Amino acid sequence: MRYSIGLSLVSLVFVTSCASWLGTDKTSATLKDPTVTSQRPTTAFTPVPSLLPDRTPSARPNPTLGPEDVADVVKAGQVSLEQRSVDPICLRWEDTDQDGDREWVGVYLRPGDPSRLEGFVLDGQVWHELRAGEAERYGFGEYPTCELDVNDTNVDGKVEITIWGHAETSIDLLHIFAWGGSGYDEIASFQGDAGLELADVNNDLIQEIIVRHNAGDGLAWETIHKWDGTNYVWNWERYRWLHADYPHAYLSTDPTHSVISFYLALNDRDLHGAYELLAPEARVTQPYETWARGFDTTLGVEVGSVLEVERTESRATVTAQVRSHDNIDGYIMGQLWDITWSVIREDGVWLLDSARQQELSRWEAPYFQ
Ligand SMILES: [Ca+2]
Ligand SMILES: [Ca+2]
Ligand SMILES: [Ca+2]
Repeated sequence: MRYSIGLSLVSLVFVTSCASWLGTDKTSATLKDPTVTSQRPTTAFTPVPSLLPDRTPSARPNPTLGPEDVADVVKAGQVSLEQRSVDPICLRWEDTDQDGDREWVGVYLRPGDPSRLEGFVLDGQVWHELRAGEAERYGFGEYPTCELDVNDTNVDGKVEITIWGHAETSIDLLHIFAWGGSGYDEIASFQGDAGLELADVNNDLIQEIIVRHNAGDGLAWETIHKWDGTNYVWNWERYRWLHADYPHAYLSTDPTHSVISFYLALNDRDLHGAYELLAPEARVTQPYETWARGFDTTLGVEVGSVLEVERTESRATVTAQVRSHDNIDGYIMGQLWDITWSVIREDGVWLLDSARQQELSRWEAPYFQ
């Protein structure tokens, strides 16, 4: 049974090792978040009638201002914009520095070849530029778009200004600014050639930033960046399908592709598809029904850090990190594993033969999505 654990690596060890653990204090020090160290290195009114809609509705009306006051504020803001020859694509009136008074915050397209999306905050008569770093090729983006948010994105008690943009055909850009005491500091910027997303990946009710890269062959490689209290830091990476359309073609012409495909199939609950990626000897030793029962409690599986460490004509070794979530008696349990797969080549395709695994961490998740 040299591969019995590896072939159903998520569940078999999990069930046996969790059974006793679940009877112990769940608040013990063994509960920890799976931080991965990677080897590789994020008054509601419309002053201008032609403004495009914001991503989110404007904030609540300011009760301290009457209509005449608002009109004065709008007029003063428009004068300032005209003086600077800035024609905003959209404007919001928000308290971006948390001093109790609202500022104008907006984005506009600076003409040029190519044109560049830029942002600003107009605080009374004080003009604050919001710009990307000089080294950033696309700045905030090349196209006139209004995807501007003002909220506490990282749940640290401070308001951020988030500006989304686009470049070329599929590049998404995200820039995040926060008031630094004397100006607005860029606290993070991200670029993904296959998309960007804010989502709560680790189920802690705080959104992470997911940067999607086109990994070729229908695969997306995603890096996930988590706020650590000071910065957005690399937390996890994983492979996903680049497109959501089914059925997916499992890749097996390369050892790493076979390993990635195996876990993508498990995550899709295509157990038959995953089983077909096992080498014939492995399938003989573990009939499908026996093998599949090992995943009865599995809710989701992610694979990242996939690396081919050696290869001969007929055999290769692939290392990876796997993150799994299982439902154990109503508790959502997460686990992080180091996995080493032996992959063999048969009839021109690479199939998973045996695996060694080491559990790196385990935690209880409040929920799973
Ligand atoms: Ca303010
Ligand atoms: Ca914040
Ligand atoms: Ca989160």
